[in-house]
Amino acid sequence: MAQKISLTRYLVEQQREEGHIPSQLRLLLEVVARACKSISQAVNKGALGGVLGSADSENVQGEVQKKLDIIANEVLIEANEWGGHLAAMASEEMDSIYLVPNRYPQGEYLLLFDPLDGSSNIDVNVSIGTIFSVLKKPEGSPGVTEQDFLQAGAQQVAAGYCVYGPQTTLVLTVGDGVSMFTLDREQGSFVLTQENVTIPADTKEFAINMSNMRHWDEPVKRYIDECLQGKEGPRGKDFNMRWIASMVADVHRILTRGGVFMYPWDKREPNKPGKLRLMYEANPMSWLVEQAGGAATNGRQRILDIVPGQLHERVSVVLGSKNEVDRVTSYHTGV
Ligand code: AHM
Ligand code: MG
Repeated sequence: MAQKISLTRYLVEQQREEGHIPSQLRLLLEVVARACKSISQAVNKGALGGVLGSADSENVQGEVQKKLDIIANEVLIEANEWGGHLAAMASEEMDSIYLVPNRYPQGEYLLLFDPLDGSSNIDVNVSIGTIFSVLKKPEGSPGVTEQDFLQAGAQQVAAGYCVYGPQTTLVLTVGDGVSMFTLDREQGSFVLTQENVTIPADTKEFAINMSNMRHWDEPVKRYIDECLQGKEGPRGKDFNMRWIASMVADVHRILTRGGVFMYPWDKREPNKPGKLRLMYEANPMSWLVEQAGGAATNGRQRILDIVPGQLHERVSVVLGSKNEVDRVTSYHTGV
């Protein structure tokens, strides 16, 4: 039987042979993976662990927090603050950045995360996940400020997510393609189960919250309308629709078998660029998708090129199979 490759060995080899990651980044990713294992345990226990339901608090975006949102946030902070690899962290669930306390050594990386994405699915036992992104602290500044985090997604040095579904799977890029690791619960370790993940350029599957259709912009309406016309319409083929309402699970499906995912701007909140968060959700997912041969735009521009103006900035998202993303983008830009 072929030898199993653990995440630890994969990362050591990435450092040693490929030269893709410095040792500090390798150790940081190990810690993130360890935190994901802990979150996976809590998610698994569900009602038995008393972790379901809301927490009577709101996050900075005014959303009611679930108990597991808070638990996952604490697990990630506690696991990462003492290792010496990080300068600071930022989370969808915290108002402002979290500085590594003075009692611990300071590292050169910045970690951003959505601790538990798809929270509306927690109580109904549908897949949810943790999304993370790693940036390097700009050189020269002694302390860390929010400004240090405001880098375009193209500056990420690592990105990934862990999906808590029928299996717990960690999906990672350090800029050398996308690899998937499945949690082996008996061994307690992540095992490499797929390398060189590739998204087919064409697809017959789209993911969008159709209940918002009447609020969309014309180009998005046109794209979906053409898909819905199926074989008889301009696309000349039938499309299937999937919407899990967990970005992690929807993106995981797209990395596994292709498709296009959209969370577009809509008219209900004209001044908000979109629902999803640029730095915790769109950037890491966009880099993974691009590393797998797909594309990601906000309808007009490559997501990874957007320089954030604020930590909790939102963005419109179109990502997945390249030819579909190009089509949606051309409907917006007219080119
Ligand atoms: P969350 O970070 O509060 O969980 O919100 C993000 C989630 C995404 O995972 C998902 O794509 C989207 O919100 C679902 O939105 P909707 O409830 O409109 O279907
Ligand atoms: Mg989220």
